[in-house]
Amino acid sequence: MSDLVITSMQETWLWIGTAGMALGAILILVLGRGLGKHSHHAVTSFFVCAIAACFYLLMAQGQGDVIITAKDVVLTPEGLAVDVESRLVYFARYLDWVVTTPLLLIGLLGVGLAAVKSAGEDVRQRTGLVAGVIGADILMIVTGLFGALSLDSTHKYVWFIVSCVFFLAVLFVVWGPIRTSAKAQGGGIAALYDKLLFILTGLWFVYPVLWLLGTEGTETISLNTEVAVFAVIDLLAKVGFGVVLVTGVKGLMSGGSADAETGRAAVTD
Ligand code: RET
Repeated sequence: MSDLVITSMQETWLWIGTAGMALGAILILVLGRGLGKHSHHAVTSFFVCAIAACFYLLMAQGQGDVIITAKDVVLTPEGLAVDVESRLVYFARYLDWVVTTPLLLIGLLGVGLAAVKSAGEDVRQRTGLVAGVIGADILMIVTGLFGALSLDSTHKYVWFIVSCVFFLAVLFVVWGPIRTSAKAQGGGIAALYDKLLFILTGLWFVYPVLWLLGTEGTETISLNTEVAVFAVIDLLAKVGFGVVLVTGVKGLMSGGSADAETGRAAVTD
């Protein structure tokens, strides 16, 4: 029952999330100056943090949650009784993720996909990869929300499994064809792509585990702990990832290895 109210500890973590995301957005703007034709990396990373700051503000003000309730009439030795089950769900997380995770993937794909079309490559193949990874990602989040809104445990775990299947599809694309494309661009870009890919994969795996341990899943950890851990992981997955991306691209530009991207482009630009 205690998990039905937003505690002051949750509120504190939600305000930390709001401030952290807002500061992260500003930091990325500052770090992103001088990126030139690579400024799209700062744009995606800025909006990831700015959007998250708005959703954290929504949750911190108590507007981003809903209490779901299911009533069942059960027969007991004393007669008919009403069995009521309720849970507090921060639905705003899923609205945040459904927008920000595609933007994070666009940031990663912006490094992995070559700036210039290679000989014989059809641009529609690339569009197919981008659409595929974003489509799977959106379904991962939406089906995760369906699971979070399910009180019946069969429904809940069916949605959890469906969401995991789409998660694996996302990982398949970023570890498969996109990584191959990054490798083909050589040293600096391949290394930056791998660094971002390892960070993204490591952090993204925490989400389904936390969901399973938290109030949406097995209720092994309290809502207080869940809100705190989500705030820290969200900050790392958004601000941390954005900073590594923007500074990494800048490093490649000044080190000259970004020429694999810009240099090849420079020939044709
Ligand atoms: C859910 C539901 C349970 C199954 C899976 C999930 C995956 C969520 C992920 C979320 C990533 C969010 C990020 C936010 C940025 O701050 C929806 C928890 C697989 C991977 C990166």
